[in-house]
Amino acid sequence: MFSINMKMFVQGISIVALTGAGVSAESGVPTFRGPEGLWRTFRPEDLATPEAFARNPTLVWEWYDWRRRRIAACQPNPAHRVLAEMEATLPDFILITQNVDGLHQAAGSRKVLELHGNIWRVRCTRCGKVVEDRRVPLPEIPPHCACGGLLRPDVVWFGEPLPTDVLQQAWEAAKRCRCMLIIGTSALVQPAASLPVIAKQSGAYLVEVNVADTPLTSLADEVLRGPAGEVLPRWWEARRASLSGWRCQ
Ligand code: BJW
Ligand code: ZN
Repeated sequence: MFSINMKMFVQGISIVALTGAGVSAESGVPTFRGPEGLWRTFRPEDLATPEAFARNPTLVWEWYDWRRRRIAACQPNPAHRVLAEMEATLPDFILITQNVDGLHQAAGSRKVLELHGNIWRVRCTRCGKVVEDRRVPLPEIPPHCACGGLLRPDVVWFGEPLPTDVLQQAWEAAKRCRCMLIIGTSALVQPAASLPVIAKQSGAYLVEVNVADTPLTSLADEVLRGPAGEVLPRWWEARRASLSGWRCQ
């Protein structure tokens, strides 16, 4: 049972949602781990590390171009939409995502901290310029910058640091929030998987939404077992009236 009481809201509650690939699964975006996950067919060390890109940028770009084409055909699902509604309704709501697909923004979310970058941006390995490029398929693989440098996807690969300012904001939100929704993540990838632990240590109420157990399940105060697009709208519907209308102090 949801046990955050009204006193907490009067004092000013902040809610943080941390999402992973599972939130986009019902939109048709493949997850990474799990029975039909990308890592069942592809090896992360061949495709999602800076070393893999240095070895074979064409192979890496072919994989990203294929994923971009798949994602371009996907629409936000009810879980994305309800998270956008939470942002519009709650005075202090932040969405932290590990996803690179941009579906939260497509659903209307604006306060989004992207921990692992965005597949619709490219970054020059020579001049560092970052630009949005939504062309599918890309006309040139691997693509190049106007400066002649090789472009890479503006995402975070294994062994690379997360964007400092984004991680800092996520860390602060985790420390200060009173409730964290952990949605569709296997919670295996660091440092993202530590954010709920930080929130819990700071006294937050944890709600996990997932079709399966994760290393965080035993830490959660409430576990919503099922597809995010079904269980999250129901959870929100039951709480919207009591959660909205309060202002943070
Ligand atoms: C549903 C559902 C439905 C399905 N409804 N639910 C400490 C300990 C050990 C290792 C490390 C450590 N610290 C760092 C590391 C190394 C590494 C790491 O964590 N490795 C572990 C895997 C062992 N971390 C890093 O390298 C990170 N960098 C870093 O720490 O840098 C430090 C540094 C500092 C200074 C200098 C240099 C370095 C970077 C991690 C980058 C991760 N990148 C990827 C690819 C992004 C780009 C791309 O998309 O191509 O990010 S990997 C992949 O995993 C992707 C995801 O964002 C991430 C997390 O996956 P996620 O979202 O959890 O998806 P799944 O598939 O795992 O889970 C889906 C879940 O949904 C499941 O639970 C399902 O049950 C559920 N589900 N359908 C609800 N309908
Ligand atoms: Zn350049």
